Amino acid sequence: MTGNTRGAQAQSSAPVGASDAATRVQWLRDELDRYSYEYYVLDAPTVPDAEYDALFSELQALETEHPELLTDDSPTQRVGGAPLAAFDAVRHRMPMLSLNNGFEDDDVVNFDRRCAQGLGRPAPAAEEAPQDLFSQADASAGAVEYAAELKFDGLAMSLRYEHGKLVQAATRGDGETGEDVTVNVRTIKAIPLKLRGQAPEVLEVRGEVFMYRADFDKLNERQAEAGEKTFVNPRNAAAGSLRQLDPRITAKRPLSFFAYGLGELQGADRPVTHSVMLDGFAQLGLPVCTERKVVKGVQGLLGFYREIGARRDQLPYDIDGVVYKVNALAEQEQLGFVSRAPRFALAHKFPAQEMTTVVEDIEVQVGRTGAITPVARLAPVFVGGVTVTNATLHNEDEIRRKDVHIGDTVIVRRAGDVIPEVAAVVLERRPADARAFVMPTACPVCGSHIEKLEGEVIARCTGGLICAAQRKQALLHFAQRRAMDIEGLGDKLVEQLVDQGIVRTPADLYKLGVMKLAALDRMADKSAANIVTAIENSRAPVLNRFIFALGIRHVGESTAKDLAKHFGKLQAVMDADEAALLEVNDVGPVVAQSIANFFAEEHNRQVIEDLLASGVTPSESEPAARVPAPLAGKTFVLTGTLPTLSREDAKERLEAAGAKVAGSVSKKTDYVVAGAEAGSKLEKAQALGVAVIDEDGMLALLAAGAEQPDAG
Ligand code: 9MJ
Repeated sequence: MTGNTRGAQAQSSAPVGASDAATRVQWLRDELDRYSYEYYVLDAPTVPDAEYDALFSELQALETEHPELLTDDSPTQRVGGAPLAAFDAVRHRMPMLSLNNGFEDDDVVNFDRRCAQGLGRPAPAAEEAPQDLFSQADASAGAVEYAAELKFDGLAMSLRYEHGKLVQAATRGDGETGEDVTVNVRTIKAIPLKLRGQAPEVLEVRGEVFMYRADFDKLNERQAEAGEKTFVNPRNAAAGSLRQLDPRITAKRPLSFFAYGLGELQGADRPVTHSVMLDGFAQLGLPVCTERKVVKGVQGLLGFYREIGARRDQLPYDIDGVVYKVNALAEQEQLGFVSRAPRFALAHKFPAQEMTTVVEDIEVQVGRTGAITPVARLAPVFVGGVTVTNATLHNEDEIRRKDVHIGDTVIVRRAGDVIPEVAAVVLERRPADARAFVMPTACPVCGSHIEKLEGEVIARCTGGLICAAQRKQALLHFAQRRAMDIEGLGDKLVEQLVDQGIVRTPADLYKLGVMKLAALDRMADKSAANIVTAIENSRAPVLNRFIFALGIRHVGESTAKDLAKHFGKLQAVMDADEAALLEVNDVGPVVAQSIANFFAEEHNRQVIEDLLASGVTPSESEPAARVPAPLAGKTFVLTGTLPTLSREDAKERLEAAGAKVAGSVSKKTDYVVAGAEAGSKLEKAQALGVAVIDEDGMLALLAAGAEQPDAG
């Protein structure tokens, strides 16, 4: 983690010579609470973790030395205490509601109509219904105003704060009575033990405890390594973690929280709208999701649904839909409830990310480096918005751990933009003739021996480039856009070229003529000519792309860039020994050895020699030390559509100038480059006072070298 002066300033503003432990303890708690607020609510951390940890340790030490100073709401009091025998029942003072679901556009049209009618507004005209979704008609006066937000897939929770202190956390249960999980919830760092600012006498906040996908993946990895049961999805992981009777286990689970509703409130007026209420929650230090919008009428609702639907895979957490709520609380009251669900709200669901289907077979695939991946062939199933027929089983250990047999009914999960996977087996539905998978001992493509090295999880085909499967993957890797960028050289073509023995190594591509290509199946003269041109145009790659294209194990785009920058010339990379390689930024012993092994291999050197002989000339530059990096140390975030450059190009140019390009805006961002239709990142930059520039501004910086960003 990079250094940051903010914490140092904060520390130096500590009470001078704080001999008074009580003052110091209070100051430490305030600082730690503020850092948590910046991290969890603003999503803009200002201090490195190590600094937080140091302040935390100091507070712990002081509290041990002065136990009389210890309070329940101290940040040190999150670690779970002794296990419970059972959870107590909690009667909700205001019922915790559930939501009515909608699936089709029509359900939303009807919801909006019912709301409008219930509020005595003119009913939205029939012609505004789905066929005319984007007319502006109902953005006019009569349309109902809604707060649109995400529907998180976690566990609903009610948090009770009295005089700003968290006193109780309860699950939804049946809506009337839930379970007291206070000791567990206190371990969730995103949930403040103490509210910021002026807190009302009593505040009951409703929201969802959930897990970020990345945290879920890490948790499952840890569970698998420890030989413990893994979780099917983040929802189950969140629910399982909260229902632990031993809070010390919950404390180790990476749980998060978003607030979205209000229960009891005393000592303050109820807010006028749902959106103002959420803003108020954030001010009190409660995490509120920023993916929300106030919209009008059915078109506003469906617009939000489509916008979020398009980005669902890129969100860092699972959602199973969006939620629409009439924005004005007075109008919510006017509409009331039917049984346990409010008339003023609707959950508009997305296609399910999990479905069950049958494993018809398990086959193995051979990757570029010979890695053998078992793949389940599935009865087609519609999941996460696409029809899935294959799901990865990762490796043999994973098959054993999940106990997947051929013939089993399984839960297939496709969440985020990751490839579909078998999440779990439905054991009750295992047929009598289900068969266990047996790992082949020979490569199904080239017949070479399959080996699994001691301590490795992945089995590999030992065939190297004599294996057609590896050769095909290596060629596809070489030709891909981020490598040599040979447009048109896709799966089908590579398949034919390798199977017919026309191409063995990447160097053979440069000997292809139009005649030879045009003779292939489904290849028109024009396409053949285009491919030959694309191959021609790839003869002068920048060095880092060429290195990446070689497909060296452990050398991704980023390492390829580091190598190119460090050594400047291909020959220098090829000649470097492990010691020299270890001097490259981010290159450790495993990567260094992999690179050295690759270039030590005679047939790899031969391929490179052939490539150079056929006219491929990677760019050369001076080694890093002598190359000026005008934007070194500067962090950029790109957002919106730039007028001339693609995201990829802009990123590449910035990185070539030494800048770092990050995915989200924080206080550490130096510049946000905003194009057309820039969204929340731009807003965040403005809120944080980060300098915002356009493409011209960025090009000027690249030309001139970095200047100090505006203080904003
Ligand atoms: C979820 N699950 O994200 C509600 N929810 O409101 C949101 N759930 C809800 N709102 C009233 N965003 C009852 C449930």
